[in-house]
Amino acid sequence: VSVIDQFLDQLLQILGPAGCVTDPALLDSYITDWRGIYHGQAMCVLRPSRTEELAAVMAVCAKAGIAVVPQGGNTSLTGAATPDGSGHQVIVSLNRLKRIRAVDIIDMTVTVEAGLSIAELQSAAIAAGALFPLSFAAEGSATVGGAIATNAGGTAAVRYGSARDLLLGLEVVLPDGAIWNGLRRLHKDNAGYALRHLFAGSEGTLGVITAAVLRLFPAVHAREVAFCSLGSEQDVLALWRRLREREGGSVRAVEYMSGDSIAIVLRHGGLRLPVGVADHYMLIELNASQPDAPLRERLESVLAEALEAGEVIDAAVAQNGQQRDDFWRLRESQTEAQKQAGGNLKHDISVPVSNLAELLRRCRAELKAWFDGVRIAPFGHVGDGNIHMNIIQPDGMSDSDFLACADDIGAVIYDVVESLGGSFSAEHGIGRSKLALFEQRRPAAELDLMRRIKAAIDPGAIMNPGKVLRMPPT
Ligand code: 2HG
Ligand code: ZN
Repeated sequence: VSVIDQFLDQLLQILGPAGCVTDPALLDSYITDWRGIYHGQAMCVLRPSRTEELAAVMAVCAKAGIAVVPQGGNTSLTGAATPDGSGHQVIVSLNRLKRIRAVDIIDMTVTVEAGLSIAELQSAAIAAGALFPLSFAAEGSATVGGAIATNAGGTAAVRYGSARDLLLGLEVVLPDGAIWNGLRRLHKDNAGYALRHLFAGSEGTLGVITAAVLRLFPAVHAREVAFCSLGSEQDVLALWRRLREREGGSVRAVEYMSGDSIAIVLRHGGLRLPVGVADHYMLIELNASQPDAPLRERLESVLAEALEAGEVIDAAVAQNGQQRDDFWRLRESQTEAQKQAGGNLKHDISVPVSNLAELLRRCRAELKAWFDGVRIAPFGHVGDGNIHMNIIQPDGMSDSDFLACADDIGAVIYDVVESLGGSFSAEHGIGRSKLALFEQRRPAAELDLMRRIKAAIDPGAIMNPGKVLRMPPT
């Protein structure tokens, strides 16, 4: 028997046949990323159903020096969960580790395993009479472990924060197979380094998250959604300011869509626009835990003021649940519609909110000057200063001509971002696609500190190698 066969045999003994997948036909969906950009290979997919099983498996991998690629719902937009092409890596899928270990409505916490989807967790919270607020278009597939490991943001981050802000406790299997149990249900826990925050956003490069304690919030009993058209970038900022001043605590989402991004959704999605065609749109959601909160009147009154002030051209308030969903679909189908619209280059950027209008304006002006014809289709999270400055292949341009411009387009956008004090990665992480950018755009001291942390926790460099940080060869 070969060394590889021996290795696989050991894994099989720990996990059983259902937990150790080697059939190439079954590997397919795990080795390609959601966007279809990265195609890897894997020796096998390991599917532990208990933390202890994963710990035993990690110890075997560590001993054999085999690299491990953790994977949740495989919805990464940066290739963070896809193995390389060597065929020497193993994927650890958390899709069988998905129990809800505890829901505590007095603590307002839920203790949950990594493989549960975000949508399943939202439903469990509702069933318990509470809210789990993390929310984004991929929530049906994306998992708790993946959302924490990438510090996912989404559309409610403006009110409730990103995954990191919801994280109280963590259980992690470390690269040597040890288990760190930090599943404390504490809202305050200030003993030493905040290790949980080291793993949040580590994208599987330091260990495998197996369970977490997350915060719950009071259930939402009233919701109102409006869809507006606006005439300028400056109006986007002005409307957000007005909303925040008037409705601060009840704004659950404030989302931007450009004229081009809506045009693409309308072309691909079979949806209707509730306002007239414009260059800029915003979706606003207010919510409250009191069922009789007069949200509708309040929303209408802010919008009336905004209309009066000329910040809004036209506004529609959803009259029922169906319309609310329809308005949201215009926003949540953006990614899917852009995927169908041809080659698309994603730039997940952020700036201080006060620079948002300038960001939108300058990116458009500079891209137009350099790359005539590309479709500039930004959308994103106004309240977080986070825009998805996505550039879509023009009709009639060849794939290769378009992709040849990718780095130049990126450089234009990232230079604008940098000059406005922003970040080249607001919420999608680094994964594989932003390794070089990370090295170019962050201070050497910052990268060096991260490499030292990585080397200390994963000295054998077996955790998701080639993601987040390029390490010197060991
Ligand atoms: C969103 O805000 C996601 O919908 C995806 O972050 C963004 O597709 C994108 O670029
Ligand atoms: Zn987003």
